Amino acid sequence: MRVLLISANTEQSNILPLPLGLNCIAVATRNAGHDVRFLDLLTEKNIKKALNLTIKSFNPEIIGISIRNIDDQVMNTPRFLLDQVKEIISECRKLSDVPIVLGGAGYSIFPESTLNYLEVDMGIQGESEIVFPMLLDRIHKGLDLSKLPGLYLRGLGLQGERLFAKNLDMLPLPDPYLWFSSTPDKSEYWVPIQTRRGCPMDCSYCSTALIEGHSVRRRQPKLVIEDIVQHVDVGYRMFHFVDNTFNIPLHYAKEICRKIIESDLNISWRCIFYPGIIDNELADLLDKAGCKEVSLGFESGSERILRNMNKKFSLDSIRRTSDILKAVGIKRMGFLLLGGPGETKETVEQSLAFADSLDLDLLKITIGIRIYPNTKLAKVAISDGMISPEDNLLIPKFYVVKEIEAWIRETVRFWINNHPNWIT
Ligand code: B12
Ligand code: SF4
Repeated sequence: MRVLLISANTEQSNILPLPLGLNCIAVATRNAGHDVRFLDLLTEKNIKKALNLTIKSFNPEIIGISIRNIDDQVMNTPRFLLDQVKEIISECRKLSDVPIVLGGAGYSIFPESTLNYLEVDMGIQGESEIVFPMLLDRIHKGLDLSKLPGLYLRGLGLQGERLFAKNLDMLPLPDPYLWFSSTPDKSEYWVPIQTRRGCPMDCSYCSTALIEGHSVRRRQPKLVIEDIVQHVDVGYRMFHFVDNTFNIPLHYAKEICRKIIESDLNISWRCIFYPGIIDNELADLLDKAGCKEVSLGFESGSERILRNMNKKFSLDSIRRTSDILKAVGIKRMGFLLLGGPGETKETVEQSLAFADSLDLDLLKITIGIRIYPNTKLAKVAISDGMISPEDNLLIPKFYVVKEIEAWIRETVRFWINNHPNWIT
């Protein structure tokens, strides 16, 4: 089949994220024998023109659309990003009447409500390298779509229990050539690399389990290196590990670093840590392997709030992680998430003072926590009367302790004025 795959993300804030998941789907679809066209709209100046040219010349038999962001998670100036996707879909419909299938991280959190909002007939929740080609096969042969794992049909719900690849090594690596049209200057892009999927940590507010599942599946380090080498060979030098917990388990993180060092790749990279888990050997290996920055999402400087968030690390262990990284010269970007359940003026002050004491290279402070479905935070928000149990939460709702919200904003403003490397 002729399959057009569109990345609908046009959000340029923070970073220009290359659509890694859609790239993986494109390779899996190509490997299944289909003719694939890949269209990343992120840096397209004229989206209508790009859609027009691609759809008219390629004449797809099916269109897959990747939805990364639903909103920007900012409470006081929220931007809802699905309306832009709606326009993209309406443009596709003007040009073609073939089936449209949705997928992606944002879609996977809200599989039913997104189909309804965008008036699209089907979507696949979660990783789709296996299921999307199965769907194409069924559509091509005119077969029944019921029982297809992870497939949602509008109005009919989930068709079959989701499928998680047990072994990530069986899934194809992304194709660096698919990035070429979005990355005219290869030296400017932090290419996303994924080593594992799933997170068992169950932080109270987090949507990752809905997207990737709870159980962790890891790629063997040899294949992670192959992925990086394929990019280095065509000119990329900067990488962003998109795993939420790069440092867990320590032995796996160390093995990846060792293999990068052995391959003598001369690359720079960033990664995301679960704070608290580190030793000197890992810090040393990170440094030697080219790691320049680690994100430390410790979120609070109050032990009580950390327990409320179901974080399994302590303030002491955050400090230890930060100090060990600092000692080898790796930049540390910290994160605070203020205003959640149980927050008081005292815990906010503790958090700001704690972050200050770490002497971070950058600190991002978020006020108000985006409520995602099926999370502990959503349950608390319902019992606190903040949201209705019927709310599907597609239109963003945030948890914040109302009584101290204005005070938090004012206090954070004061601290930021005195810290040039702190941002909201
Ligand atoms: C790493 C990451 C980042 C990094 C990006 C680094 C980089 N260079 O790419 C950083 C930290 C910079 C970042 C920034 C932001 N992020 Co972010 N990020 C992630 C994270 C953890 C992983 C994304 C990823 O690369 N996954 C790996 C790939 C392989 O998976 P995938 O794309 O989902 O693809 C698979 C499936 O979804 C599916 N699929 C994908 N496309 C399609 C298409 C079809 C047709 C089908 C069938 C299937 C399908 O199959 C794929 C392969 O299995 C996700 C959370 C998560 N666990 O997914 C959040 C996430 C995507 N981010 C989110 C947000 C909000 C943001 C920001 C807006 C935050 C902010 N205020 O700054 C910015 C936006 C950046 C931008 N310009 O778009 C939210 C989006 C939800 C929402 N509320 O909209 C998420 C889901 C986190 C969350 N809170 O739940 N992010
Ligand atoms: S460790 Fe990160 S990805 Fe895992 S549940 Fe907590 S916030 Fe989510």
